[in-house]
Amino acid sequence: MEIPLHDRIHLRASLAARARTAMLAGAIAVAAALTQATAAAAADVDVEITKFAFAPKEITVTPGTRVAFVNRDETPHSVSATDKSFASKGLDTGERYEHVFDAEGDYAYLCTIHPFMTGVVHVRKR
Ligand SMILES: [Cu+2]
Repeated sequence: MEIPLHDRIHLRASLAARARTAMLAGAIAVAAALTQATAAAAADVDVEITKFAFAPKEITVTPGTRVAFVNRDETPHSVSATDKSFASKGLDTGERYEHVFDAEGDYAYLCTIHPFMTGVVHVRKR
């Protein structure tokens, strides 16, 4: 049996509406998952300063991560970005310096007291 034209139009419209609802629900689920991932990824990360070196020397974090540099040596050290975007004072034994990396990029840094001590923080979205 042939479906009258106006019923076919109505059927097509209701199918489109159902597809839109499904897509919206999917988008909300994805947004919720992304929010959780961002919150989990923004946890603190520690870089130890030990034996005249940063350990780990190279880290990759997501935007918004707070990185703590902790001096475990008997000697004072500092943490200074080569692009001057951050800089600590001299850190004595046990002292820490924290910096939150908000923008994506590669942040090379060094100890200004011992410039052979270098490290890099890579900030990347997942
Ligand atoms: Cu140093």
